[in-house]
Amino acid sequence: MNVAEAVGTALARLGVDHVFGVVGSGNFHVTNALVAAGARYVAARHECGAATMADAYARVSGRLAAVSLHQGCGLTNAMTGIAEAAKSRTPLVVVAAEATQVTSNFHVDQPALATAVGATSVRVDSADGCLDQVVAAVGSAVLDRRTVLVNLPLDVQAREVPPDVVRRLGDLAAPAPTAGPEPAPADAAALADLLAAARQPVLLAGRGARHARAELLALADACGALLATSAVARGLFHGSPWSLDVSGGFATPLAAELIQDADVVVAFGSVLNMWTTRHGSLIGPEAAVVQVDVDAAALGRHRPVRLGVVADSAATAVAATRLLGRRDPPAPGCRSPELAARIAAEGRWRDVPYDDWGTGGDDARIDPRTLTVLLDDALPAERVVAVDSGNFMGYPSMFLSVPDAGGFCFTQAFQSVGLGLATAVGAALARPDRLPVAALGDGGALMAAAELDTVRRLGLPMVVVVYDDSAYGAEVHHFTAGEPLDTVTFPDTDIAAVGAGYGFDGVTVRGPADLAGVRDWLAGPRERPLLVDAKVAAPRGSWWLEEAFRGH
Ligand SMILES: Cc1ncc(C[n+]2csc(CCOP(=O)(O)OP(=O)(O)O)c2C)c(N)n1
Repeated sequence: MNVAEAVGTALARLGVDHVFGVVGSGNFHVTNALVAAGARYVAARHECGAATMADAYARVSGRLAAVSLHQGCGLTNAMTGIAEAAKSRTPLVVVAAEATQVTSNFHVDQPALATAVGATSVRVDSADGCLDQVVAAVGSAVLDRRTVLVNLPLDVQAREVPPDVVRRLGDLAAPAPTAGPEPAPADAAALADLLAAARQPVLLAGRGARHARAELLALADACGALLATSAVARGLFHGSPWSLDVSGGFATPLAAELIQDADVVVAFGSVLNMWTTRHGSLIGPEAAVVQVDVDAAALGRHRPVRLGVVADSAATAVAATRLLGRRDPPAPGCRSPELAARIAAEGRWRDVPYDDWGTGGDDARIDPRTLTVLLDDALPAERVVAVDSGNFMGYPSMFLSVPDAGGFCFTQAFQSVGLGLATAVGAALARPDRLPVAALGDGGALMAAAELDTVRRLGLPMVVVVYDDSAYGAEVHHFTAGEPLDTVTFPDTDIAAVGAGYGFDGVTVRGPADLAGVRDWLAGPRERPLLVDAKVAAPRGSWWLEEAFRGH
């Protein structure tokens, strides 16, 4: 057995059950070893797609995933997806062959590439030590929630491993993530005191609290709180009558009003960045802000906090709930029948009235909100939604309901256009029981179109919806001062025909009646994926985009 085979076998034994990649000479053997040891290999058509599929698969399944890359150019192609994963603290192993000789055409400084985007890097440099190095890399990925690049130099890959390394392969097991730290008793008491006295408490959950739904619902019940999430944790409180959905640029007018009026805001696993707080404006000037995070460095990163708790969100919620349960009288909170009625009537974007932008004639265009409401009605509730970046992104993010936090995958930490389709592939593989929905702009769709082949080849029953304004709409609406827009506008592309070329069924939507084509496809047998080329009206930028531009 050589090093490449030992590393591939070890990764599978350490818990990698899916590996995504593009295979070339340098990563051929390690990938085959992963497969031989039981991992499923998913061939992407571009390395950036592979990295993002792995990232999304890991996020939605909660399992460890790997990316397999050719030396040099395979890695550079994957860098945008790796940056997204690293910024999101996705536990991910990126296995890349490495040409260490500077005279090789494939040589680049691979460790520097990794660290430049916030990933960590290790090099497997010997046959004797290869196993320990891989075990350490996987440990860092799982236990420290890091994206780890494992460099496999070509000459080292070919070396024979000693018999004791082969023997030890059989003993490997996946590392079990440790339970997060308990809160200090004084911190739990201070949190309970604040919540007990609160007139209108809001519990705001971010990525770091996606595991804590039940505990946070119980805490909210104990203190009469309202619930909200950051965009990445969307769906976490689905079904609660006290859920305000997303806080931030995507917030409904009612959610914004109620969060702004809160006197206590407790952020669980959320850093309260400019997106989640609308540049701070959603937090009232008098509000007491509490932040709960396993990472001490996250506390106060974006705004000062009254109380910072270094602890696991679920453990903190349990501790505070227990203390609140002993209070007499119980915490009052804000849960009146009138408020419940308002949330039921105004709590969703689709309940907020709007003037329909739809147009008729030869170049008829559908309002993106109307389109999305009709899709929301037509698509089965059991869905997993992935959204690309662009002006359009608020429509699917907010008008499509999702069944839980696992029903929404938001790869936007790097704000890159072009990751949405691959995100949907990874999410679809993680949740084969749900209908995968990829919501893309025409720019993001055409940037990543090669992965339409992957969707079709894998037989995924995916609905790809393209909000097609024949433009980089986000840029069009950014530059409104009369500058030339030729650099950001395009002639119309028949994206349904592009999809057909890849083996999709296609529907072009110009008005509400065209949704019949989507309903027909949903009725079955769904043998091919569906591409919906929705020619959308975009006379002005979306509501959340104006807010976003303030951050540039
Ligand atoms: C990789 C990358 N390139 C460029 C940008 C800048 N950018 C942000 S939004 C956008 C336009 C996206 O167009 P489209 O996908 O059609 O969505 P729309 O804005 O039209 O709704 C661009 C080019 C980016 N964020 N990421």
